[in-house]
Amino acid sequence: MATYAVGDIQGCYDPLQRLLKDVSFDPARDRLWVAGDLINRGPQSLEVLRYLRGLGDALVVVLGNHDLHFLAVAEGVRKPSKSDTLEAVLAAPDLPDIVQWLRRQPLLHCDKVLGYALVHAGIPPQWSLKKALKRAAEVEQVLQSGDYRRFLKAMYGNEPAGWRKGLRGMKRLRVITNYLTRMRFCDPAGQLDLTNKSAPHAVNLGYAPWFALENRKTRGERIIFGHWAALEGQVSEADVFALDTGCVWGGCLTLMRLEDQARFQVQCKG
Ligand SMILES: [Mn+2]
Repeated sequence: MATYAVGDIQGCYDPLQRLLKDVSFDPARDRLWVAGDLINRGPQSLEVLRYLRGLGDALVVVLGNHDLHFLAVAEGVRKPSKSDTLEAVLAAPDLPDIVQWLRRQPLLHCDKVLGYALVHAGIPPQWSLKKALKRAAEVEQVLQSGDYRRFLKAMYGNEPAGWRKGLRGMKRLRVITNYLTRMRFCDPAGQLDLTNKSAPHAVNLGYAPWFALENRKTRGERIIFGHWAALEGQVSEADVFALDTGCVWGGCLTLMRLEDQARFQVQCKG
């Protein structure tokens, strides 16, 4: 038995299948962790969703910003953007089942036995893993509640830029969601710079990649994340694993075996 973690699939179904075949992935024996952004921008989002759903207990997923955006579009609270490629999923007869399934997925997963955490974007410096799990659970709870549509409508936006004590309601949930699903650069106090999507050397004054902050409370924890294709899978920290290698942009799809940190890649078409 092995556990494999894969970066942002974004509807790249064929590369995913090639990669799983390369490692002889067997859902009866192995586990697959997916670092969020299962869908969108790429060509085969529906196939990816149906395949992953079918893995049942062999699958661990955390939600990414594209997955949440899809839920907002599917619920009619947000119009698709021009670069979205969600038409086939939105027209699928099993759309209601797909939506119900996605709504039950977490924003942060932690496996104490394996000793890894999985998140789409990252964990802000001021939160321990325990605190981050508690905050993630607040969003997970609302996603499964009757307030679900109200949240999907309210989650968009870059403000407030960071956590502060006493944040309530949708602003609180928006900051949690932005940290876990959209963050790249952050300052030591946990203020986000969500406008900068470039590589870490192009950092704005006062900010750093979230994982590089000296005061980060999750130092020493092993964290797997996706979301940041400009990193090309490289980070400065030994315990942090960047798996988004820009498959949908003509890069690679990357799989890491958790037991020995071996990496496997397939090239994707540009
Ligand atoms: Mn993302």
